[in-house]
Amino acid sequence: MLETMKSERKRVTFVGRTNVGKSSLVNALLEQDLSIVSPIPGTTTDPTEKAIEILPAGPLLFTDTAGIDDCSPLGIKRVERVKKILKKTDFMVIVIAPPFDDFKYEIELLKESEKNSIPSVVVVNKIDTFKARDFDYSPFGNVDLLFVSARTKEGLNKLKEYIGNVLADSCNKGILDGIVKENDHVLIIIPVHHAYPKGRMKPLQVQIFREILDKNASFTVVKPNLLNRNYIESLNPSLIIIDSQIIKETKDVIPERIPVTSFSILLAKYKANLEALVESSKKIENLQEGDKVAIIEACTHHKLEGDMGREVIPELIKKITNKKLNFVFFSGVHQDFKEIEGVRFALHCGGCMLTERDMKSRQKYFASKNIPFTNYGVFLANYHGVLSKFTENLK
Ligand SMILES: Nc1nc2c(ncn2[C@@H]2O[C@H](COP(=O)(O)OP(=O)(O)O)[C@@H](O)[C@H]2O)c(=O)[nH]1
Ligand SMILES: [Mg+2]
Repeated sequence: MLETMKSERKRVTFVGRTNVGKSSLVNALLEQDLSIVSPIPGTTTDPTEKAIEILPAGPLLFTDTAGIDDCSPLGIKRVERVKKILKKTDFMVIVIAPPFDDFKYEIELLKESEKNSIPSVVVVNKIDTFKARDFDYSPFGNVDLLFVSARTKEGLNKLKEYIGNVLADSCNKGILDGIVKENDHVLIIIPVHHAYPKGRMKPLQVQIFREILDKNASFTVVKPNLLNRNYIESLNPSLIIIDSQIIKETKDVIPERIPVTSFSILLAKYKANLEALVESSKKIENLQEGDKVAIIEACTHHKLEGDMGREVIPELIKKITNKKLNFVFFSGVHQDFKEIEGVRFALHCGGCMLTERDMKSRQKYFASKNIPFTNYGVFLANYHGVLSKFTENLK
């Protein structure tokens, strides 16, 4: 389980002032020395991430951060970084410890988390040193308070339990929930690109195989060159899942009555607002001569022959619009989209490297800038005229 992809893990971020014991808490919860603990303010400069398993939530990532109050010239950058991290946080643990003055930084963090719909808890640390329950925590309103000591370990099990329960529901969501049920048979059609490492499958494919098995359903996997209509008819699958790159090849072979979708549309539904991606995809027709189009990929890779983002998609967009367009490329999981000015349309990769929160926050960001935002899978299905067919069974 510790090998679960990072993007599949929910992120728990520990924030708060310097020296309140964030690193000590993370260490104590992980029961190992991960972060440097020290009484000298500002020891934790870079956020450190650590994998942990807490039931019933499952695999999580704990992120330790620098003090939010750190305002040395270097510190300002760090605070910005904390805000950035919060964008990629599923649960925020605000740690406080005496001496207390006001709670202005903590309230600021709470507001930030509410803005991003991130659940949070306030953890009062170092209860071995003071009468913690006597203090007035009313500025935190109705946010839950937990009392712990990283030193004596008091309250740590309760904190773990709390985190596990809050994240349980969202963690156990599956890509195929409501789509594949017990005893279904799924036909999966995937091309095997010669450039893909021997002996491996894409993580998303493996995840889908596993989910089908978990649902007590079964599947058949074939390459497109082995397909014909009789074969599909005899298998009589309840669903067909194909790679977006072979929509054209398989279009005429798949019987009309059998539900079909693509890996990237399933992923889009899982991690983003699919309806909004579908709506945006139609706006490609509004593009004008010379408009700027953004192509965004979460992973960084060398340009391959027939590269989806660099070659295939731009070619198809030119074909649809019949316009000369300017393409700008963005890549990486950490992106601040500085050069987004003037962009009229944005296409994102499937985002298998991104968490649901990352993907949705990117979608929200583009919506706030009024830039139509869609993804490769939705775009390709739309291009081949199968978008409504590929999405109709996912509602
Ligand atoms: N007494 C006591 N000291 C603690 C506790 N947690 C942390 N400390 C101490 O507080 C100091 C700062 O801890 P650290 O984890 O580096 O704080 P951070 O800056 O928030 O990461 C260290 O000297 C820790 O040993 C606790 O629960 N009780
Ligand atoms: Mg620290």
